[in-house]
Amino acid sequence: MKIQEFELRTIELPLVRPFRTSFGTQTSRELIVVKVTDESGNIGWAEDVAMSEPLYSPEYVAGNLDLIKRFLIPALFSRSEVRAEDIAGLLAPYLGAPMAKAALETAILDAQLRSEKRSLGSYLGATKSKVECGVSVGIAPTIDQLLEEVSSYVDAGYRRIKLKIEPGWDIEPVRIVRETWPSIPLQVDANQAYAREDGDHLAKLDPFNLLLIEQPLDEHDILGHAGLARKVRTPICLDESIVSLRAAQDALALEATTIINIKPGRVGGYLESVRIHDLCVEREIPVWCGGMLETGIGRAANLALAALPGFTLPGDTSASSRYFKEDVTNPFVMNDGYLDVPQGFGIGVDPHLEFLDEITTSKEIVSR
Ligand code: SMG
Ligand code: MG
Repeated sequence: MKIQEFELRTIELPLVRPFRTSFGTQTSRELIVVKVTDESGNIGWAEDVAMSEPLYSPEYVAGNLDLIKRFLIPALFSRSEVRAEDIAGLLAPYLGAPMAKAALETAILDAQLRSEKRSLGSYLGATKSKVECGVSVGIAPTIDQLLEEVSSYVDAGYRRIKLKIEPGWDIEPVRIVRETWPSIPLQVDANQAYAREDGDHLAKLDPFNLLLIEQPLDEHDILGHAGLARKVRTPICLDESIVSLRAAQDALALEATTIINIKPGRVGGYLESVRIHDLCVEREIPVWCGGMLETGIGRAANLALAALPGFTLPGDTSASSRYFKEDVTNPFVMNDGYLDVPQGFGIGVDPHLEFLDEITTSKEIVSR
């Protein structure tokens, strides 16, 4: 397609409750929404999942906005025509920034698929029409508040609970949640909060029959995770460390992970996500779709990905109501613990423009 223009906006949407992790507390979700228009008038939407501050990964909203305008869009405009399949290669000379690149690739893919009258799910290879939902529960101020929050999610029908942990908030909260719900699928996410020496401590989680421990150590410490995997019985699942297909190959070769969390933004897009999925299917490694507090725009695309056959564990693909009072698209509503995979063309959803305008804090158009 021949790209006419990009609209870049920053939006900010309050969360229904603060979300605390080992790296900080989010009370609202600020992110960049990308809209691409081609010269035939086809439109594509995507969101850049980078957060306001570089705490989960090195990317952040203001930095990505600059990078996208200064380098990435000019690289795309240097070609008269582009297809989504070319974007990663075209942007590769600019290092890093997988979330910014994923947003551009996804917006272009959305426009391309809408023009071809094809859904993202069918393009990626989805085999399911609905996906099982898990929910990620932040570090709570007290155990009582944690139980209250988990209880509301269990009642709502979530099929898997993930507890955020950090040193000082780990064995006890997990023990109590496990005692309260003896058979609910349960897992934990440390967001890199532990050290190599913490193996004996983390092994104390073994009796609680957890599905996995997500990213206990520094994202660069693949060998450390391999060592930990020999010390704890609970499977290790890497999130932050898996930044590409190659990183996934390395982590598997070093036996640092036996389950992989795939987040399209973290790996540079949905096409790389499918390659990681395919590797994991071949190696019989279970995968699940991570979440980045997406709005309905990113959620729609994540559901299409999570509908691929290798996604055998429930993902952090929760209903809109878990995040926002009002979403930017029609809300994703959970039914019996499942969300439907959008079937429309492209990502299959359209943002509500009036509401999007209301929550927009900056907007600019970059034309060819
Ligand atoms: O989208 O439901 C969601 C959030 C899931 O816990 C979640 N994401 O490390 O997996 C993770 C975190 C990263 C974002 S935390 C603000
Ligand atoms: Mg994680």
